Amino acid sequence: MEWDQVWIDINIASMNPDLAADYGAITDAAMAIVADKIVWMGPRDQLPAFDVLSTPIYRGGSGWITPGLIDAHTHLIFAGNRANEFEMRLNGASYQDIAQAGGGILSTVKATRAATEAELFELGRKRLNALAKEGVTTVEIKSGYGLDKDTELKMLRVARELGKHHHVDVKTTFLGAHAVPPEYKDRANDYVDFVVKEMIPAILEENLADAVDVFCENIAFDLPQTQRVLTTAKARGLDIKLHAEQLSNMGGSTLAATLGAQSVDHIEYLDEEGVKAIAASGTCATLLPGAFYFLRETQLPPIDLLRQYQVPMVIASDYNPGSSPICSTLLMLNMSCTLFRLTPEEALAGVTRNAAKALGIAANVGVLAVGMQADFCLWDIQSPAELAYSYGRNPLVNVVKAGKLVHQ
Ligand code: DI6
Ligand code: FE
Repeated sequence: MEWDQVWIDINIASMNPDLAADYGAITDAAMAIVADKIVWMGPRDQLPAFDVLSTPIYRGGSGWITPGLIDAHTHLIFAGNRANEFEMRLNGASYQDIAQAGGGILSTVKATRAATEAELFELGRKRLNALAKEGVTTVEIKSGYGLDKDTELKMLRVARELGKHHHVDVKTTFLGAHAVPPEYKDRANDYVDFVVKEMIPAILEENLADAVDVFCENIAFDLPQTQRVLTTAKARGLDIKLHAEQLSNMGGSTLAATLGAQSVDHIEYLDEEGVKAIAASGTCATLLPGAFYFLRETQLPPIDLLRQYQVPMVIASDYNPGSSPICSTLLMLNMSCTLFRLTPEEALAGVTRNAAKALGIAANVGVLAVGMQADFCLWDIQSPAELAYSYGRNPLVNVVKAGKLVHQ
């Protein structure tokens, strides 16, 4: 056998549902890589003979290998922060006071408009590094803090550039319909018009987005407005997803399912009818425990119904300065178990196999199997449940991205 690298002294949580064991586990395993692909994996005692003198051999110290983590929902490009609002609220200010002081999402819009591409790149790079240090190898990044053509394009360009200059793969999502900008106050329909007729064509021209998202909510865009943006995106060949049912049940998830969305995200207020709709369309349910925690939400997403209808559950950080200022995918594993009562195996599937599905990249990444891209993490843990169980002692040892050792 001619291999580029062989891993031994490992256990593998493959997350491959075709393997019967929990986590698709293979204990006392071995794995062989050629170029960027896994070419052999299985029990070590079945490892075929290979040239031990010319092949680099990596020993995993009996740790666990998982697929590289995928954070399928972030807003990690923004300028400024909202610590002052956090502090104001804890000192008794209301949201209204804060809004009147120019706060909320529009304060981030102001800061992001004022930032240069280079400044946004540097801010984004640091945040991406923080995620990568916890084993993230693929991330989705949304625009949505520009709300004008130049700044939305600027954010997406920065996201694309980050993907080119970092080992973490970046999928980009245009979220121009995140909030109604001040220039269009009380004219949401006119803004949607602008998104559909001016922004989406400009984004397509530069190939800046892989998908389009909308914040469908009573404080943002209603159902007909959401439908306009998503159908336009779909017709132009872009993938679609939706911030839906975060604060109320608007029926956004059913609409998104009908249009073939990859995922509906947040969904605390999703009901059984909505769960049936997304199950029928193969749409993933993205759960965002960081926002649930930070907003001190009490309405739980319908986890039992999602299980009952076998909807793939995704876990993501939603990292953003307003509702989830928590730049950690590993902490989301813990929170999805403690707050949403997911099992550690469901949580891990949510940042691997199901996250890959939600980004349309499941043919390549998200599970470890022969023929898949060699994106994986080696962790100093004794069982895969430890990734969700404990937080703060980062157990990451190595990361291999597309066959290359990028972290040790
Ligand atoms: N839902 C959220 O929780 C964030 N965006 C969204 O659509 C909030 C974004 C922010 O407050 O900056
Ligand atoms: Fe979000």
